[in-house]
Amino acid sequence: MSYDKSNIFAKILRGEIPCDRVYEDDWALAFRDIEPQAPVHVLVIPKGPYASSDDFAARATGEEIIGFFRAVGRVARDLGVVGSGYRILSNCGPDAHQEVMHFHVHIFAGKDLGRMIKPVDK
Ligand code: DGP
Repeated sequence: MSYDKSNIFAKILRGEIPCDRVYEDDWALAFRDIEPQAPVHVLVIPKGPYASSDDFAARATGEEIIGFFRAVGRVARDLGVVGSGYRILSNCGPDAHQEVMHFHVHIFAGKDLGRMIKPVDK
């Protein structure tokens, strides 16, 4: 999958579009989701050009991968949700309804989030 630099998160990274930033370091940027689906809903994105989780895993350097996942943990701690609990989720591709083609992890928290996904009819 090729990376399209015109996606909305690339624009946020370049400072062309504002965001409600909660954390930033050399490897990651975290900001509040514009359409929150939980009392706490934050997106964490790597700074490099990766379209999805599998693209990130295949092409990012070890340093980028470590830096990114350390940032995800740091954000959860900074948000104060580690004790009560939180969920991280990454949508990849059409069946998962990925809307923005820049790899991102959602952090959901702030209420009982229920089971992981709805059971499917067999
Ligand atoms: P998905 O690609 O399906 O994992 O979800 C993308 C999420 O990004 C969705 O929850 C809404 C959010 N989003 C889309 N555009 C913007 C934006 O311009 N700013 C912010 N903060 N969030 C956005």
